[in-house]
Amino acid sequence: MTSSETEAAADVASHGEMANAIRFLAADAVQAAKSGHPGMPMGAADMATVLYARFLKFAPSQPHWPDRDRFVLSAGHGAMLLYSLLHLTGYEDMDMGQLRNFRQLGSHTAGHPEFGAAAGIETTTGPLGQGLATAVGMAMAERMLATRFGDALVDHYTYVLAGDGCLMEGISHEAASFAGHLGLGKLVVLFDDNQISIDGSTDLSVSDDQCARFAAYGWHVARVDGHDAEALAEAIAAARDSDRPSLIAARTVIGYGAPNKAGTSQAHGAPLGDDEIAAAREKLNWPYPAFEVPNNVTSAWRDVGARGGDVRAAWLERLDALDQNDRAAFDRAMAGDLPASIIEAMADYRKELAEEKPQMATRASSGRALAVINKVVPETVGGSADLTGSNNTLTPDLGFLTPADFSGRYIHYGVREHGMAAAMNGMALHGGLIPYSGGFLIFSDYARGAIRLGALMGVRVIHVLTHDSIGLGEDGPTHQPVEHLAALRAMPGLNVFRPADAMEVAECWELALEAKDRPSAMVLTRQGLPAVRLEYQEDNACARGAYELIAAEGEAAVTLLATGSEVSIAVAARNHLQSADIPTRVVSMPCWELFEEQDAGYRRETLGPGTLRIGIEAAVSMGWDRYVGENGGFVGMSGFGASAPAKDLFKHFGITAEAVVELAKTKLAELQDE
Ligand SMILES: Cc1ncc(C[n+]2csc(CCOP(=O)(O)OP(=O)(O)O)c2C)c(N)n1
Repeated sequence: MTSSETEAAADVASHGEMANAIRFLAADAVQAAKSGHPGMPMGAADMATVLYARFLKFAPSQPHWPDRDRFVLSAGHGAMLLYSLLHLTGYEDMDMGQLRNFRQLGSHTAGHPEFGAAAGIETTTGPLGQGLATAVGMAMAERMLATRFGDALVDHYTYVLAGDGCLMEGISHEAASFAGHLGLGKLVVLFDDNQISIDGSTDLSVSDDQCARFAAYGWHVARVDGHDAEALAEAIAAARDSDRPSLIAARTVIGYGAPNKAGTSQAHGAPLGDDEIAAAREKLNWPYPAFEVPNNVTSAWRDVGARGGDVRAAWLERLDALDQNDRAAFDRAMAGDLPASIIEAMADYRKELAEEKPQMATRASSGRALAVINKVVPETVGGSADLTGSNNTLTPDLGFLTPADFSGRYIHYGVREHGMAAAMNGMALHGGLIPYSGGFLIFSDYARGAIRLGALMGVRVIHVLTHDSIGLGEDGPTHQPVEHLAALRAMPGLNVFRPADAMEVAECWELALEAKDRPSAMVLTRQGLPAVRLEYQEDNACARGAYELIAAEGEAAVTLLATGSEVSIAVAARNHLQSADIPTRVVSMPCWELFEEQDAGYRRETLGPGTLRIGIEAAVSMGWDRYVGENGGFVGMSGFGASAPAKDLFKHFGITAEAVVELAKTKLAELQDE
């Protein structure tokens, strides 16, 4: 070696220096914010460095490149690990100012990595385990799209960094079990096996042999020293070669480098303190001030960030070589646009319904709408949590996704509502697919964590939730939702649809598909319902969330507001009231969220100013107060249901046209007396 070569070599940053840059950016940012989690980034810095520097396919200047590898930080409290990596590898919107402003209002560096706040964050992962489960959906999407478009365009890995907490959470079981079943060989989980959580050592609460557990799911597993870069690299290389999903249990020391706090829960979730950080600087030989990274380390990290450029250029060449149709299909799928043919297909279907006026359960008419949609939208991916026949989510053309064949578009998720909802989030985040899947409305509670993250992230997933009230009958109160509509409506960012008949179902499906940046819940009946929308109309009546279904004859005295199965009850009640010379109108309210987006004038007119308003819904009244007003009434549930045939239950709980008529008359008399 010449002397100038020796000098240059000395200047090349070592693995240890690159990892230390992460460690100190994390420790200093947490210290500056006076809150956060330094321990995990310091412990996992070696793993992250090996992964990014030697394996990850990515291009910071092209963060949305479809064929990039996905890196999901499931242990999202260690956000500074990700922010440091994004900064060091050169993501534009993660400058040093962002790191200095960790956890401050308006910064890109929220307490947990929030999706959309900065490029390079693949998913929000604050609730432990959620990232792992979401990543399973991403890995599924990769295989499905590779099958559709070919390995030349879609061929990437999904990496996850998960901690003890992620693996303790129940959702990790659903997700890992399903990934094992499907044989998702390009899913690689790095387990930050530091044996510490908040309360102290993990042996306070868990004795699982995680490797044996994952091996039992059918995963490839390996144990390594999480601070040995070469061992980590070998393990990751072997994981990539495996045709099974991989768990690499990397034994690490939380807060690595902090002389007094490393290896203890004190390093987990609080600033280390100035003295401890100074001592760590000594120990790890990092003499640089806070938020300063020496040039050789910065340039080594920038080289890592630049590495993907050529790979992406080669990918672009392959993309450009596609024939026009394939190219258009790929671009459209990735942009999340619907094919133009959907408009005519749905219009034809709605015309058919207007002719036919079918009496059917909304779960069944949802199945019919899906048959139309799935035929013209190749991106839809259906499924059910073991309730396919009940949810009506399967349509003839889909084919089944199996471990051996990812061309199928119907997924048997098994009895895994939470894992299913998270996997759908992952598919939607990955891009190129529009996932929907079925379960019972009552079990939306089981999936709520993932439904909420979908709403927070603004992803297009559609939850088909059937058996939506006491109308499901004999299965009884354990299966009869009463508070679930209110609970779902309470969630910001989720459109909750409760259509009244086949026509409304068709319209609500159109709206759910068109809502590119929000999830939808399609709340559907088990029991048959009469048609209430009898004419074809070109525009989508449900698009405004609520609309006058039937006007009053004469000046309206009463407005009946209802959703889903109770709209036909409202119609019957209205006919009784009209015959008794009480002019009454009916308003169907299939989607409160869309109604709230209308202008004040429309809302006011629709609700019927000056009329007595009665809400009708076979659920608790929570939320209805704002529509029926102080003098209004409500016909619905006030407690749990019961086990009996549906017809008997509606009578028993007083959700009938007669009860509505009686309430209207009583209320009108009261108002006259006032
Ligand atoms: C579902 C959920 N429950 C609780 C928390 C709060 N929490 C954040 S980190 C943590 C401990 C996690 O321990 P581990 O995964 O071992 O992380 P480490 O201590 O290694 O940083 C807990 C309970 C959470 N973020 N998500």
